[in-house]
Amino acid sequence: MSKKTIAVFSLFIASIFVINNIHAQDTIALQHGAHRIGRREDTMMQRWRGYGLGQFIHFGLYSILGGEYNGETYNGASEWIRSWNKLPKNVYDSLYKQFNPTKFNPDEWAAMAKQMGVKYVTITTRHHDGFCLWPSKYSDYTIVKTPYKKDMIGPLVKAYNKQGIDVYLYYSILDWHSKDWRDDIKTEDDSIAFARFKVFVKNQLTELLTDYPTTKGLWFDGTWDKSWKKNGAFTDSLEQYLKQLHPGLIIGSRFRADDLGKRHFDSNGRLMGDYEQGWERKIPENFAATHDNDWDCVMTFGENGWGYQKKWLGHWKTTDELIEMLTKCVSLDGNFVLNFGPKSDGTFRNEEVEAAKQIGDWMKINSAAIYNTRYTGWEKQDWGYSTISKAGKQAYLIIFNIPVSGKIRVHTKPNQDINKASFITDTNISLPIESVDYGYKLISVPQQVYKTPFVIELNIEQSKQKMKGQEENKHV
Ligand code: JFZ
Repeated sequence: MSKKTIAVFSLFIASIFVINNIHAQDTIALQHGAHRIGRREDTMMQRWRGYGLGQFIHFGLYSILGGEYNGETYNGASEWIRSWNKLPKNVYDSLYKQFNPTKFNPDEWAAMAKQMGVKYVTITTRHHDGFCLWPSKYSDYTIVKTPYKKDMIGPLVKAYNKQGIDVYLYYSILDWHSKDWRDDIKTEDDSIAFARFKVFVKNQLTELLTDYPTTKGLWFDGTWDKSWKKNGAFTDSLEQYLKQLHPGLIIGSRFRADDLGKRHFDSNGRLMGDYEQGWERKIPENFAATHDNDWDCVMTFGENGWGYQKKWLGHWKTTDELIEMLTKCVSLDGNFVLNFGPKSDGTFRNEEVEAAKQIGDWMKINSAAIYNTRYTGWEKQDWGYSTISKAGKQAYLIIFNIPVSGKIRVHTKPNQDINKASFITDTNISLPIESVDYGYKLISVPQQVYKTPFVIELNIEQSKQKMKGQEENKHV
């Protein structure tokens, strides 16, 4: 070998050493960490990404109490009332004898969701109390034992699917009813019991996916206890089993833990699951906070609780507030999922019906700004939130704040020109556009009082040339 060859060869070996070393320093060897880096790009996940708006439904035995017992109001979340020391456990555990949602009309539920503009629904098939809304053959604590007797999940799936709405099944791992469930595994007996519990969970999940084959995904909850976190290998194999059983199945990051018990993000900081499932009653402040992952935000109308609550405690969000949350989520590449807690007779409270109607009325006009749109890559601007169509030709300004001047100052990316601006309600009429220094555009709207958030549609042209002064603009 010539000296030169030896030198090049040594350099090559050295560089491999350096690369491996960096790699070894940065990553912890995991068998049950994330199995994918970056987003899932198959058709089902693209469909999920385009939903924009979803509905969550919490329905179960807790709906009977509505957060109250003996004339007193429980201060916690109404679906957690069983853990309230003022409510005897046997009272809660006998509630199934009264469960009878005779007015449950799946077609009405689905029609309400359709009118609201919902593209997917997640329903609690089984919350922490362990009570099943479907006739599971693996449990003695199901809807068939109640005066209602019939399955609710099957008819619900059918009705929603008929309206073109995808169904996801919420399933709690935490189970107050099962004798085999543990919050930790400390003894041999615990592991024997929990081993039985794991078989039970696998059986029930298999049953759900088999009995309701159009299910698009599973929404797991109650996975935070040590018992589950110590079972990284099992949960990993269970997830792979479920995905094989049901191709395309979507499971968020709240399902499993890695080898070291880390949840959502593994010990190397990589997302475990098809989307980030941790945005609960909160929304990321900016795009950086989403780490470029798929995500959705689940939100309640009120401040505490997901199940039906007789007395509303705290602030009830207005439709405009909810629309603002929806558009903020979509503008940051997430979906917004609004929770409903029906009453025990199977009907929705009036406030929820009314809000669903108002959101639907807004969506009817403005949904082009919501469905199948994505993050514009623009910074947050004073007037509100922006989204852009998949092909990047239409951008949408969802306006919440109007300057008294009536001139909306828009800052696009340097290579984007605005050809035309118009209200989404009338794209035949163009709104005046002026270019100003540093690449801003001023779009003029009539100076009047606007009572609801509205959308301006922009035709975007990708240009190669930067506008004068734009490259100097480093901040807004
Ligand atoms: C869980 C449940 O305990 C609750 O009853 C409801 O079903 C909700 C949707 O999910 O509650 C949580 C779970 C996670 C967080 C907060 C509440 N979290 O990560 O902030």
